[in-house]
Amino acid sequence: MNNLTKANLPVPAPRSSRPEILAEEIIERLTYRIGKDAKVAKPHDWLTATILVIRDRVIDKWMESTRKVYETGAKRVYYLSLEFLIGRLMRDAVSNLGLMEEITNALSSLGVDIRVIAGLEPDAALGNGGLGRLAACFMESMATVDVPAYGYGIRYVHGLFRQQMADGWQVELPETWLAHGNPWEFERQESAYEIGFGGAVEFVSGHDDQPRYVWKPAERVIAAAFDTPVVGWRAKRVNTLRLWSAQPIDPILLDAFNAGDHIGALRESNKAESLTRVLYPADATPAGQELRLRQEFFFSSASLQDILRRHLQQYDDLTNLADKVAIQLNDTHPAVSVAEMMRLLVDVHGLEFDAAWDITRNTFGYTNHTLLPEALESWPVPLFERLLPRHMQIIYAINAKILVEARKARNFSDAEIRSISLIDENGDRRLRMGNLAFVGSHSINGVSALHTDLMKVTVFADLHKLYPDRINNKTNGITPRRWLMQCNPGLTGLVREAIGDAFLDDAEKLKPLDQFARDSAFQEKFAAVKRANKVQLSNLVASRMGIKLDPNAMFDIQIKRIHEYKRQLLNIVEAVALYDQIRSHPELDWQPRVKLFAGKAAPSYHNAKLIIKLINDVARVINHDPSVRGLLKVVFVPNYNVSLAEVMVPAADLSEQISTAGMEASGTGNMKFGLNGALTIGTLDGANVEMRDNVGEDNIVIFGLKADEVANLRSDGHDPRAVIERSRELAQALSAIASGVFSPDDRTRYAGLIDGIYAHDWFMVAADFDAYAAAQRDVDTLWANPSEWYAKTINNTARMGWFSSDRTIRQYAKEIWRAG
Ligand code: HBZ
Repeated sequence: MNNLTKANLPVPAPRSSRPEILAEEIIERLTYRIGKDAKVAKPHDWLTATILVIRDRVIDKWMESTRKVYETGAKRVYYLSLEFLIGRLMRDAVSNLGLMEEITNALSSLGVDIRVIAGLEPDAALGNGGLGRLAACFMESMATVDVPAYGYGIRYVHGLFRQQMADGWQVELPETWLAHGNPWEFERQESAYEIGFGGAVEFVSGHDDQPRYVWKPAERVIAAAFDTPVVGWRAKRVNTLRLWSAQPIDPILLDAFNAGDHIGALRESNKAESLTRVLYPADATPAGQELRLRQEFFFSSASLQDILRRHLQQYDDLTNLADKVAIQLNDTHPAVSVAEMMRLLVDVHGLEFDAAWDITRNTFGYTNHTLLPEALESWPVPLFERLLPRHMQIIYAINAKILVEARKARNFSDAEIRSISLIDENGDRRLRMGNLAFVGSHSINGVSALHTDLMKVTVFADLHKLYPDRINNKTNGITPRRWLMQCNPGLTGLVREAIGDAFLDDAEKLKPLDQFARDSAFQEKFAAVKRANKVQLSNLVASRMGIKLDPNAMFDIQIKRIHEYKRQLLNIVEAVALYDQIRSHPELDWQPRVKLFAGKAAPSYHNAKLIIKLINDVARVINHDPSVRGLLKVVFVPNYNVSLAEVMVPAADLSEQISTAGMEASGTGNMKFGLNGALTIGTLDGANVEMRDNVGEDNIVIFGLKADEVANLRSDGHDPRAVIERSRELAQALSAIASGVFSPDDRTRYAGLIDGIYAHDWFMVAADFDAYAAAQRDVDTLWANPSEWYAKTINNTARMGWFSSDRTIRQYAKEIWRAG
């Protein structure tokens, strides 16, 4: 063998995409990687072998992408997120590689149905809801628009809990996505970092006049990297999702074990591993546990150490960090990164504090996803100080700098100073992570135009006064690959037939479809695709729940986390009112409807869980009442996840986006439904506002109070009781629910829930009820006129292209990251 230097090492030839070769390779993987004879292989073995073959095709592109960034010195973007709600990866990868037909044929030549094995892939549910799903869409779009990017997060052993129904109540079961291994990922033992907790800070005199400190943590764990390649559309680029797993420094204390303490010998090891064992199932309710803060620091520190190592290896200089690196904080969960970056730059790499601060601020951007006060993260100062003593010192130093600037340069009042301080001094002292993320970033963005405007006058009003150029808007988006092409092949095919393929590469090129909105032949085909998707969902509901749905009825769908501000309660109260109406006016021309719900409630969120039970209780009564004559059905589909959304979204006629105005930062489900040809009924909240602007006000049904009206009503006094007394329909529906008509086994079950509406109606269920019910009757009228209905829904598909996450990512890249 001749001598191989690094420079002339052979590079493998790119892998073939011929079905015969693919089939051969699948058998090869089955035999040599899984150790199974094809004759006895189980469907799961076929899935793993197929993924391994697909993964090879991804690797070729992956290495090319990585090499290119080293060669060109391009800026790298790092997206730090405690959540990535990716769902299944196989169909995404195959479709983005353009190998769908080839893989399907290869498998079928082996007697394997791709749909069967694809359905076995577990959903990677490393997230709660919109925020995590946005991170997943962004990963795909960053690869698609050729931004060199890494996602950093946690490799939870247990993702979001599995939801089961027990007598209509939500029950949480552990989720085990890794049970059959994860063929997509690569473990990188060489990329491991030590992460410290607790201990003390020691003063060491520096060579210059700047005092130097070192942190001596009391505990340490190892963060080990697991990489998953993320393929962009047409495989232009492949980026990396790097998830950290916690491992003990000493897997076992042998001395203790040999001395007979078998459990004690593993205690430290268990403690380390428990750090990344479960995802916190909190959405909008802050998880106050110490473990959550440990998770946040763990993944922030590992990511920053990794970023600095990579940068130093290439440039051997940290002063150019902000030119070569952009770090985006997905909400405040990674906000401790601001302090950790300062510690690494100052204590470990010896930079001066002020220089380090400039670099930090120029490197970070922060995305805010909520205005809900209860969801704004803050940590008790004593807890933070005990776990991260050096970071606490650094935060005090940053705070002093900011407050002096505000007081001296800007003449801020005491009240303004109190509100921008990193420490909340009202009651127990708490560290405000939103303020830390804000002052440590050069860009702070909201996720819809309305949300960004509200940020400037609510949570960050005073910080905005101090730094008026920092807040900007980046309206959310969704990837049209997963949320149109993959989940709705019928519609994709129909659109291609009508307007050609340009929209596959640029979703805004869906526009020409507008010209078919009133074309009756096209309308018929559009309706047929929708019906086929409804049949598919009906089959799923029949097989999972034993409930039969009529695909000719209007499918009215609300799927999202269960939360009072999202107002599933308004929807179900309206269903009860409609039920009354159908029974008392059987002579009227009611339009048959199926109201479908799905979503998970945070396990500790009492009212959210009660709302799930109420939906199920109402469903049981309505679905079994013969006097309804099939005109109304209510179904709660259990265990909502990305894969279920991929079936429900394309099957929707009506999309419910009915949050209390001012409370939903953006919403992204709203965009998925619109793109797939559903009509939206919604409030002027979040991105619904921009959807109305894009699709036109005739193509969306808007109702209810606006954000400023909600705010005024709350501050000037809202009298829900008077409102309820004026609305017969509402009063009757509420009294039926409160008096136990739907809960004969426990007549007081819903008394408290309904009392809340009478007493304060914080979420404006009563205030918006009449407008909502009237809007629903307008929807019925439209439904009764199919040519009007389909004209509007075709317009929706045609005009939703702007909500592609490719557009969003291009804006981030240009205006925040200056990359790509
Ligand atoms: O982020 C959501 C917003 O509610 C939604 O309006 C927006 O479209 C979406 C993407 O920008 N926020 C979340 O999903 N938030 C969480 O899931 C969450 C998770 C853990 C927390 C707090 C919030 O501690």
